[in-house]
Amino acid sequence: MKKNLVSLFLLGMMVPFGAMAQLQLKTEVPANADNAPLPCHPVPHERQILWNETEFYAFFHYGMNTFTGREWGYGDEAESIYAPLGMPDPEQWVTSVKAAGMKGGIAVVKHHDGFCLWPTATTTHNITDAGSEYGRTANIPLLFAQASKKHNMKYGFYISPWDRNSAHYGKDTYVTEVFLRQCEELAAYGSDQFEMWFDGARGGDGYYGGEGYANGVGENRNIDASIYYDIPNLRWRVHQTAPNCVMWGVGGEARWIGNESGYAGETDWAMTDHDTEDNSIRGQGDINGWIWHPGESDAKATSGGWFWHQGEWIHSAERLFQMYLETVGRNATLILNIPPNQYGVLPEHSVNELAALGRLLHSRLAVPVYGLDETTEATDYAKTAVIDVDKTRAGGKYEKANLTDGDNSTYWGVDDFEHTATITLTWDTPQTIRYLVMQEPIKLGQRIKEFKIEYSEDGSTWTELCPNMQTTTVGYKRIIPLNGSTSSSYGNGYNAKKLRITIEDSRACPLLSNLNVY
Ligand code: FUL
Repeated sequence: MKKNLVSLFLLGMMVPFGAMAQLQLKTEVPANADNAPLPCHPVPHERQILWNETEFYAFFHYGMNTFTGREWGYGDEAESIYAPLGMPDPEQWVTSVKAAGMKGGIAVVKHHDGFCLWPTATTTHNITDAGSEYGRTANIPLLFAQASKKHNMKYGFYISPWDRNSAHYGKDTYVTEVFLRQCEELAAYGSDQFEMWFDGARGGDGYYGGEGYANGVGENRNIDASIYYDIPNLRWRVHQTAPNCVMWGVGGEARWIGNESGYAGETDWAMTDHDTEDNSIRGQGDINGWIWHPGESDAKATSGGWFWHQGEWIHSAERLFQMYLETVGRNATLILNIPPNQYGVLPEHSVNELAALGRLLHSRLAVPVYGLDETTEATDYAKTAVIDVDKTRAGGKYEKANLTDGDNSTYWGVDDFEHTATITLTWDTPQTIRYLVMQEPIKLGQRIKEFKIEYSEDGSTWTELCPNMQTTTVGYKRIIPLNGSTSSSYGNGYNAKKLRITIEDSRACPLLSNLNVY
């Protein structure tokens, strides 16, 4: 009897515990009525997704060097040397690059020489004592932010962490009293900034306020860039004001692509382990990387330097188009430098070539370009094709229609544990096609790692396209010139009755948010 009572008591205890455990389970594992796929980590921060969507934007190197002819000012230049010959016109910069299909820009407002293009409270080495009235009046970050907002363009600033003018450089006071405060001043020029740009900046030879300076030779001040700039606090402080501002380079939220010539690896993962010194990792990312660290390619649109120099010329629109294919088309972003001249404007030949680039992007890849309408826009043949997929994820939300609905938040996908899939596009009559564009919904991580493209002219015989290219990663965006060449990419195209994309391997079930064929 006693035994029975004990058993009854234990049973009574177990029931509520059992019920509790079940309740707990229910709250811990949220219902997944939509059968949404799990993210494949690492995944981007929301601000990195917004940044990636900017895709193609300008770099404007302008400042003291524009007037000395140098690329790296020493820091000993008198403020009066900065003497624009006309009123600097950032609105002209912004509208010119908008006509090239760009979605924003970054203005250099302090280069390594330390001269600030705004009336900063942190140093007297700024425009207040510039050598012309235009120079004293034009607050570049203010005008640039205003112009960008007016023309619906994204904007941000380049501020060199290395400062060859500041006597504080190399000491703690530089970081706390100069650099962080300058970044905060700049953040205050617009809470909607999309990127702040910091180069490698390890220090070196410089004027440093005249300490140890004799006969034009200064001191060497080197720092450990990985700890000196107090990046964790810098990031936090800038994000208080500008929450969507990605901190590039030493800021750790986007990585250098490893060259300044305008190309990324054909294989390009948006992940790395950390900021690496290895250029092949910079160019291709790392499939096993555990930090979301997407690539940005900084390239010069002109021959020669980053700053304006007499006689340097912008490359042809075709060459710039190639850079676009090799960066934006390979899961990186492209920040293309066009330097304003001593009048504070982009030279006319640059403006003309940028407009020609805009026309190429619009007519070949349907890039939206201000001022150009659908009459000159490339036709997206994915929209007129009958699309067949061999698999569709259960749940009713991952249908093939999401591939062509123009909405990047919807996607097609396959079931968990499936790593392959085939998408076939068929046209009533053959179409002349040249480019394939694919996008993954990166908020769920970068997944696809191998694919193959084939076409058929008669609908039954298949030929593989661009077998010479690494058809590996997709990521935020992949643009494949179907003839396998980025340099002579337009060509005659392929007369296709069918186009077949076979995803051959993926880190997790493959998903695609967008598909275009031009
Ligand atoms: C580099 C700088 O040293 C160059 O002068 C230029 O500004 C380039 C974009 O970044 O690190």
